Amino acid sequence: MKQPVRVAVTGAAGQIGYSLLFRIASGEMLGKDQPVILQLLEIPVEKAQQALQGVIMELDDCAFPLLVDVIGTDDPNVAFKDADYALLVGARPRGPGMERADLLQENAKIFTVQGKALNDVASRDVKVLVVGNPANTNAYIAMKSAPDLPAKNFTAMLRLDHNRALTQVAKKTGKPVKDIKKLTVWGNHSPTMYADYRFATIDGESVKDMINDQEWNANTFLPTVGKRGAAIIEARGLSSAASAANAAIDHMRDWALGSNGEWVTMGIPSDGSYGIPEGVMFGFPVTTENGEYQIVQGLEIDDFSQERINLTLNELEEERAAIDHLFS
Ligand code: NAX
Repeated sequence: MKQPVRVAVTGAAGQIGYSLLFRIASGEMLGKDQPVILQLLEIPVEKAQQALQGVIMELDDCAFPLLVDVIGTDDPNVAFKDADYALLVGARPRGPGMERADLLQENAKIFTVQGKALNDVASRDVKVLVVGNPANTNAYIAMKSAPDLPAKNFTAMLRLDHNRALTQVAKKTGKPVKDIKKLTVWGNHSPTMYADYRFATIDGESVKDMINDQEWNANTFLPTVGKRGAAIIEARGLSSAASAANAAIDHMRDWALGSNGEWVTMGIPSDGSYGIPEGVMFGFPVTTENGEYQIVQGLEIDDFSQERINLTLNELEEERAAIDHLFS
């Protein structure tokens, strides 16, 4: 049996946490042969801590063979101690009347503290996924607050957007999701994201040629994927939770275990590829192998795509400008 690995999850008593923890503990994220220790963080508020204890009781009651131990805490230095994986799900939601700028600043506080704690106590190889919104900028803040860890260890979740795009393409073409290869989503996890099926294939055939409908791309596909989160809130009265947890599992599983040559989308600190300034936490097409990701290179960016990429990049740069004073 392998040695257990430590998986930290923040916001563990929230909606996404409730869909996520049981799947991590059952081996769906890191493999059915990988024992795990869960280190769960919640805010120091009695109600949240009580709810966390309830979730831990349920984890106990599943008697998962791979679950070696569960720690519940309100201290990031405990939650991230020696963590091999960290899923940062907890974030400050937008309250009534709260401006976007206030939301950024409130979350900046959280992700500065958590980045510092990761820097101080986590494994030097920790793989960090930020889910809590605004996910890209929160991931950027955590990365900048952890100067002793490699920047490449910090990522943001674009996988839900990627999965949403896959299903829209599957519905349009009438083909199974599993047969769609080489799709990606560029940019920010926000309605400005650019879901791109220009390179996608189904059984070796070009999806762009199969669909052959730029009007559908611009006026149906992109708005449907971009505004999917809002549509789910409208329908369910609550934001996406099970699908978000599923995407987090997909993201971490592929990063840890490899994507077998398939393209997946990850929000990662740019290395300057495709003209995205270095350090910007941007959704890119990547392949993964041996615990590392590589940006897919050499893709042609046409005028329409460049316009969309600029739009989502500008939004990220604006977010970065609003919090960069923290690091100057
Ligand atoms: P919930 O409000 O149900 O749960 C969040 C939990 O985080 C709460 O229990 C809260 O007490 C806790 N929390 C807040 N601040 C914390 C801190 N500093 N340390 C530890 N715990 C903290 O939200 P949920 O539906 O679970 O969503 C969590 C986050 O995911 C939100 O920011 C949401 O916007 C974001 N999402 C991101 C997605 C993505 O694709 N990147 C998609 C789904 C989701 O919207």
